[in-house]
Amino acid sequence: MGEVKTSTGTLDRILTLELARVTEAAAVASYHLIGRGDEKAADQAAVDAMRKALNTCEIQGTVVIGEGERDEAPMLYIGEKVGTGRGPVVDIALDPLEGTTLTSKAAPNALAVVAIAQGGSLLHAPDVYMNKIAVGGGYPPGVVDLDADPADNIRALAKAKGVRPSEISACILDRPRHAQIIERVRSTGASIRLIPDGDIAGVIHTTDRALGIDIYLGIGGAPEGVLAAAALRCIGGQMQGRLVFSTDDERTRAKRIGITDLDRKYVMEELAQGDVMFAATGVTDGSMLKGIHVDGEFIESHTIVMRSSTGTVRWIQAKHRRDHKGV
Ligand code: VTB
Repeated sequence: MGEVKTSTGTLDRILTLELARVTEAAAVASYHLIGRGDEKAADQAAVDAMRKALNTCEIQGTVVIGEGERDEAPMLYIGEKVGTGRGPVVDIALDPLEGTTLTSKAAPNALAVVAIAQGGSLLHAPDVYMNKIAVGGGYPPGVVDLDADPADNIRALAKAKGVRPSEISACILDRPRHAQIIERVRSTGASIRLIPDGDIAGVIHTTDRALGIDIYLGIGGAPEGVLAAAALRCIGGQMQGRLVFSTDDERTRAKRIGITDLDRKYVMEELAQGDVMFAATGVTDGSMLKGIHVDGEFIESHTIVMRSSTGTVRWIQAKHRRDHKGV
């Protein structure tokens, strides 16, 4: 460590394991708040632990996707410097608890998530909505398009997959704003998995054939969009996103952080450029990862870590001693 980049221009691969520690710490810290009906406390526990773990990493990190702007988030705010101050200069996108409501209700698919990339490589997305579309790997470039009719996208995807549209399965956040998309997708005969929260997992689901999700569609958080794009850059797939603004204040905030074309359609490689690493640890049991479980004197965690430069995806099952403070 210590050097800014390796000779191949990629981030030091040791960092992938460091990242696993970071999400493990956040997930383990929120374990005792699963099912307690207190979203804020669960989030705070995850934030504190993630920040502490990040500050032990040999990086010169800047949070670009975080808990909010400095005046609204005391910790892991956008612009906060994290890490030891030695090592590579990196952008960090994080969501210490993706699915605070899921956690408070002990519902499936809550995750602790982080992504890093070389400084200046992640879209500095404001905390607004993003319209997203994503498919897994193995399809021709541009097989679906954010601006096409959702029914046409389903038909195009079915054709590329060599199946009938009724054999395609879409994942969409269960929100009233998606009534029209849902209607258009159903008009093709495709099935829809409606999820209550957690669209980072929803996007990643498209990359795993075993989960039976072919396409993710709809409007979710922009920060989650950048994190999902980072994961897809590593694991393979296609994604497009466009920021969605509902107030002038949101537009002003976007301009302040350097976004000039508010209507721009971003492709995955623009949301997360260059060499990217992504890690997520399950908090509650989910389709992608098991959640945190206590087994006697151990706390067990399940983590996925990925690296774009090699495309390697690792699942790390860890046992943490309950009497050991910190992960
Ligand atoms: C999604 C989802 C998140 O926010 O991004 C969603 O992935 C979008 O916002 O888990 P709304 O809830 O306002 O629709 C979450 O549900 C929470 O961050």
